[in-house]
Amino acid sequence: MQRFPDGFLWGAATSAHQVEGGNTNNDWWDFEQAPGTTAAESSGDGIDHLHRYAEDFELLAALGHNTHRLSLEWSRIEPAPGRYSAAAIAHYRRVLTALAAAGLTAFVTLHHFTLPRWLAAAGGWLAPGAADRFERYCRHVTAELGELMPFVCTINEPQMIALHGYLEGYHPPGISNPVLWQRVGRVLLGAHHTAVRAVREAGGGRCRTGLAVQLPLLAPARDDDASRALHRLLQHEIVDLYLDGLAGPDGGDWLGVQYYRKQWVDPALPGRFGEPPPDVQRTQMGWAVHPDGLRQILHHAAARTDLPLYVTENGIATEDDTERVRYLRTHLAAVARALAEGVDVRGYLHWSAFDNFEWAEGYRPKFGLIAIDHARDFARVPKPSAHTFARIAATGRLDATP
Ligand code: GCO
Repeated sequence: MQRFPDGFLWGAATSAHQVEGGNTNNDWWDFEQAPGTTAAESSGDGIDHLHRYAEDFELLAALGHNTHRLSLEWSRIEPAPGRYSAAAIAHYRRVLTALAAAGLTAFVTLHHFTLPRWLAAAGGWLAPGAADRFERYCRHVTAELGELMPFVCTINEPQMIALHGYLEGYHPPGISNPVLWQRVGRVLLGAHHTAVRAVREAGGGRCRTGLAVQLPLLAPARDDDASRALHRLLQHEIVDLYLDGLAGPDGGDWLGVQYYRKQWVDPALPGRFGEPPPDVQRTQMGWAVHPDGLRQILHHAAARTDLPLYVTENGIATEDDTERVRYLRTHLAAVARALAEGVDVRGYLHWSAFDNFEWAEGYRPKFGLIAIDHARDFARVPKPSAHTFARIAATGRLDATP
């Protein structure tokens, strides 16, 4: 087994709304409280990362991480249109300073699913001028915090915002409309380009910007015309539109690849995606485990963009941590193979550092390397998988682990 290259980035990812707690001024909070939505429960206190960030970063560093991905909460920074909170900026300056002090390289996402309540009320990403609002927020954050943000991710998973929010109605704003689905994806891609320019200008060359896209391995459920046609449509709308949209100077400096699973496209089903075949392993989310998909998707991303790649999310929801250890090892082996085959992959950030708030599914799915004991004052309890990850990160070798 080949060694991962020196300088490879090792870490894990979170997002603000999933861990901070008390994010009451965004669209997700409202969605969680509203009757009749898909949300299982409220995000509530999160895992109280808002107050425990410094000890969290020290723990991650002690567990071998050299990098950490987190997001800033737009609704804290801009609680009302054009009104920026100095206290929120000061908070995130302390957060990012603590991150650097722990020896971790920061990957900072500017928009990870949550919108300020005022922007959602105005129409969210389809509000007139939404991309301009986002640009001003990006510019402000970068001017204030740029020296602490070596890697800036503009938007997390624009395709999933569009798919879950505007076609499946499974995330806010809970819409199911194929026209709006396709429109909002293009708005988000445009917002990424605008944000790249804003961060470059305000950051003065200190921040390397990128987009994080979720790239499922899609396959037609059957070998017939209807399945192939729907597969082509979804492959374009979920994957290729975004990869091809990164050509040109405003595409960014790197691409974040997020991979979880293989999905079978089935035109006979209202939900468009079929159940995995019976012999395929499934996670707590019902997702099909398919490690070689990560290798394939890294090749696909490399073939369609010229950008260096970072795996910015990859992980499994399971109560059985031995499954997580296996998932980690098999998916890292897929990354190692892609590297050996010449793909320029520069880091791997596992989803997630901690068990956390999994959006509409609430706290039930366990994605973390570290458990949270909510009954014991949010105590952090590293799982065996956290130690497996630590050994791989420390040695750069998969075979160094028992
Ligand atoms: C996403 C988000 C994460 C999720 C993770 C597991 O991919 O939906 O980036 O916030 O929690 O992917 O679903």
